[in-house]
Amino acid sequence: MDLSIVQAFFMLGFVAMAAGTFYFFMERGDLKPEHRMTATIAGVITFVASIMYYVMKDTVMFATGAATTDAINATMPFRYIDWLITTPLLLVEFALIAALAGAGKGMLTKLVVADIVMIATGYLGEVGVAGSMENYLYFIISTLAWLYIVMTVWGIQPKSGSAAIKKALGQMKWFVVAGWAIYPIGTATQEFLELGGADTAAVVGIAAVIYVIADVLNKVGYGIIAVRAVRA
Ligand code: RET
Repeated sequence: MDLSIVQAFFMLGFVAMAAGTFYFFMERGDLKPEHRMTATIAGVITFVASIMYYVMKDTVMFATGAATTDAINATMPFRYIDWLITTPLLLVEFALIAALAGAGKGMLTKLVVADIVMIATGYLGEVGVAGSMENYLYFIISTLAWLYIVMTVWGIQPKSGSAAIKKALGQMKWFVVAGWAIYPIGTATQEFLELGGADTAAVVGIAAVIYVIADVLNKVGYGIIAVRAVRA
């Protein structure tokens, strides 16, 4: 795989996140005061991601001027810094919309704790010795925390609120369940293919591109749904 495409995707990630930030803060002023926090959270999420993508787009071409497998792997800590901050905020955004639908009271703290466990153990598994016992243990804990989030979010049912809020809640559930699943499935597939002796450059490159697309959908697309729903 020509890895220069990966550089282009990181640049795209930066521009999409920056554009999303601009959009959310512009929209914010048009919302009723009690709904502005939805746009603020969405904007903070994409702002953090835009900074991380700005760094990552340079990291991928570190040293040689062209993206290499090592350089793409070097973006990993930035990804996790991004996730550590933005995934709890995505859940806050979910809870704000759920609250408008009269649902999910008291779930946010548990979701955020599970989320931090998921990201922290995911990172430990990622930086540890490949194929070691501890690594599998970390990934198992991370996956259990993720399954807890998926099951909790999927179980949320709207009780009140406008049709627009109910629709948005249903769509946001799909983002958290299916959109977030891209990451563990991607990580597991990558591991599997590399252990099976696949071309590392191709696997790492394709995974990086998939993560950029997933990040943009899960942050910008998801934020647009939430902001449009409170606007309606
Ligand atoms: C890891 C490690 C393997 C096990 C699991 C993981 C889950 C990652 C998730 C990431 C979500 C990221 C989002 C980014 C938004 O832009 C860490 C890959 C379960 C769910 C939503």
